[in-house]
Amino acid sequence: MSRLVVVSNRVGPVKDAARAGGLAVALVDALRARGGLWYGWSGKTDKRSADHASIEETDNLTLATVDLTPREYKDYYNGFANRCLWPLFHYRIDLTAFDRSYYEGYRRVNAKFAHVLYPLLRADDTIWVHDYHFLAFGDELRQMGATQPMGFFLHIPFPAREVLAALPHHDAMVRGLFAYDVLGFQTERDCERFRDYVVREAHGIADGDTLHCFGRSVVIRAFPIGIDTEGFARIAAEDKDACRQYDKVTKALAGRTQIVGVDRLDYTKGIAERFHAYERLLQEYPDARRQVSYLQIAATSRGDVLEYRQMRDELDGLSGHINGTYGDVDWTPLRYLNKPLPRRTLAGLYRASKIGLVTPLRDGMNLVAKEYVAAQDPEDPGVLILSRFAGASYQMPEATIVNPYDTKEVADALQIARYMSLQERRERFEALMKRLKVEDVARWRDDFLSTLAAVPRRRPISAAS
Ligand code: ADQ
Repeated sequence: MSRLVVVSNRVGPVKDAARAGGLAVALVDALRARGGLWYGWSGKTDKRSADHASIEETDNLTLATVDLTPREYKDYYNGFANRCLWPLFHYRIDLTAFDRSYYEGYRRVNAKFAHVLYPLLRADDTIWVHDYHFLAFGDELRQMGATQPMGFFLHIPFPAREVLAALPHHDAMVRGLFAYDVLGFQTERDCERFRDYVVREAHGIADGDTLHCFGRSVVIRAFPIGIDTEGFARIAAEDKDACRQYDKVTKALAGRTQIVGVDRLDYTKGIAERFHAYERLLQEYPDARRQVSYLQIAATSRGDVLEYRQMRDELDGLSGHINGTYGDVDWTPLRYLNKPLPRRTLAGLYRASKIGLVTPLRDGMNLVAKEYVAAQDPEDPGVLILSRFAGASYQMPEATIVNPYDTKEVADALQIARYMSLQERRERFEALMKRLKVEDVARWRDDFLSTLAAVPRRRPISAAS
């Protein structure tokens, strides 16, 4: 089997992959099995521009990382990736910074990453590139002469044609993607949107799942990412920390129904809309007061981007308002924490929560929805309320699917979930779990890599000309 090279903005963790979760474990397992190389940003900045990678060998896999200069960090990472592509691909044109210097910085960093990786490559490597930080990376590597099979997986949604067209360099971006052999998306919907752009905007030709455009061909397919379903279910049921957390929370709830939300603090996750929906539940269904307790865990992310700081202020205000209006000396309606929690703790919290509230405004997949279901007690499972705009909703139709913008609909769904019969909860849970066990993270990884392995090899440029 050829060596696997994974390229992603951040590498690892490797030694402690289990603590980071399913995706890290799935990649580390594949890398170890194939004596692999994991390549990306070190997470550090240095004023001197790096022209080579720092290499670290750990059992049967190699980590190669590159520092960014403060300017590269500003333009490529905070700028184009997080203030332009992230909001735009999540349909937030209003928050998108169309700054040309960000785009130029992004191209420069993609080229730099390609130049540093190229000498480390072997002729028979298989290269798997991840996410929106590296849309232009494959093109840069091909321009240097790389002929290895190269696939790309987009973890976030691919936007509708008209939305993408708002990006000044949309045509160059899509042309660059044709340097890859396989393009993987989270859902069929994302594939359709990509196909629509290529056919109607770039006048390419679709032939089954192969697209021909710009004199090149690429296979596009949906590979919905999963979790380590059985492993997570086991943690929730048996792990010491998870069980301790479950017992502690259940005792403190004293018979109240816990609603749980777990997110990165991000405007795409719909947390403010969720707070409004919860307030509406308390307003319109007085019997819910004192009987429910909503726990929202929102780990701060991208704190140096203005929009994220503003959102944090807004959520602080909203949670204070809800607790001030509805709370009592012995009841806090909303507990809102700005910190990441260990996976084992999360597993226990999910299991202790009779309602999982996962209502992003847009999300590539959303793994919290899957983790919530996997953590439930099969004898007495909770109810998942899931946004129709999460990629996960296509694989999880037995969840209660809602429109996250419609606070009345979400409030009603919460009220219905409170009273859902055990039989209905079990039926929904069993159908969801059955699919989650089959469509897990190992299957996602293996499907992607076998699709890439089946694509015919490119001939070296010299042989083709
Ligand atoms: P994210 O936007 O980060 O990822 P998501 O899939 O919801 O989103 O979560 C990824 C992981 O982070 C989950 O395992 C979750 O448990 C963990 N997590 C979230 N909040 C946490 C917290 N407060 N404390 C601890 N852990 C927390 C991107 C895309 C998603 C896509 C994933 C994977 O935006 O749509 O599902 O990649 O492809």
